[in-house]
Amino acid sequence: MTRTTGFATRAIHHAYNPFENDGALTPPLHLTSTFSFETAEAGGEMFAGERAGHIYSRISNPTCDLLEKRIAVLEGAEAGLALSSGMGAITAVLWTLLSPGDEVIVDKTLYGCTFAFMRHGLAKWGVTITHVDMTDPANLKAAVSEKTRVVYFETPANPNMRLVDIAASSEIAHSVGAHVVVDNTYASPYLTRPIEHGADIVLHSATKYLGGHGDVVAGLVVGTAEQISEIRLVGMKDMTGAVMAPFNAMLILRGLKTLNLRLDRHCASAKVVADYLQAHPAVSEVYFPGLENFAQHDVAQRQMSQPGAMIAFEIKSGLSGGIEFMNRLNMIQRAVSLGDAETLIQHPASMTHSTYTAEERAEHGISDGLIRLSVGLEDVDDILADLEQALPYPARSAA
Ligand code: 4LM
Repeated sequence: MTRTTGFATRAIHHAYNPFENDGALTPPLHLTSTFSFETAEAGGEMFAGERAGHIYSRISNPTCDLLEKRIAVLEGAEAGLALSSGMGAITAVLWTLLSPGDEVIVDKTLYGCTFAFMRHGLAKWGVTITHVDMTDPANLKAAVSEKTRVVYFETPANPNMRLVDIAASSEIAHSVGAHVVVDNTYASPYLTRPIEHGADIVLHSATKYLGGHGDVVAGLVVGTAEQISEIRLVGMKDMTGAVMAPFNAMLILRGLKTLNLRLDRHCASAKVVADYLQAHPAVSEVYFPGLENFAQHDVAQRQMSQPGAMIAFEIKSGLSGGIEFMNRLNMIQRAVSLGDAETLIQHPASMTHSTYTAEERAEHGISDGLIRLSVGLEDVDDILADLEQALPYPARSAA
């Protein structure tokens, strides 16, 4: 009987044999821009796609190749592709799939630069961008048509933690022949594997949990071998040139080895922090899929093995109170990005989502008072202590 290995074992061992590499336990870092052809004919055959092998590192590189195999197996996909950043991944996928006249239906809430790419980038090239509130699949059903080429969403969505039911949305998209593209950055394949729920293409800002140490900017995409080959040769090689550096691939390979351990700790601490914030008299709203009163708790239970470690919340003293609170923090770092060892806090309206106008933020459910916390790997008591000394106590002093 063949045994299927577990998530952590695949993240550590998949597709690498030390004895094909002089016994080196750690995969070699292939710092080379180009590759020698044994003969001129062999080179020509590689260019014609008739012979396997590396040609030039803007197309493929052995260190990136190993990372591509690892992310594919962790997501349950046929193939993977390593790119220079999350935005490199998003743009390479969409430039490949879309042509002028096509429609892309996107969720109402998106990371700020993804929103900007759709609104200010793609729209200029004759692609119709339709925003739909995908928290209810009925809205997607009412919007799709045969013009819809791509259905695109994040789940959980950055920054307000809204979820999209991947299975229900994929069924609706497929009924009109559209591709389903999911940004799985917030969850990572350890918590959610969208392909198992019917999605076609999954992408990541690997800058976040996959790298996990805040020392690299990188992106990854997975899908079928045919889709990935097209995205590699069109979106990555020719249209964006957004190729991952081999050194960065090595850092992500290292990060993946501890992804499950880090996320277990991130998630456990985030639940403690979310409970604390919810009980705090200065806090008016907490958005975290692990809370029983979270509006989409059922969707979280269906498609996330744990609720993640991103929390969005609002405090009663509004925007100015939120800014004062953030400035009083000592250990927690005021920084954008997420998924690092350090707990990070930021204000979406003035930072990550300032690419939306004030009207667009109001329309898309990103309130000015929203604060975003990426719960890190420090001792949770120290995270709580820093929040405690920084939060105001309006209700308690009034009591
Ligand atoms: C941030 N985010 O939120 P690169 N997809 C999602 C993201 O959150 C991001 C990207 C793609 C933040 C960066 C400053 C859901 C980024 C883009 O930054 O290009 O790797 O990923 O704080």
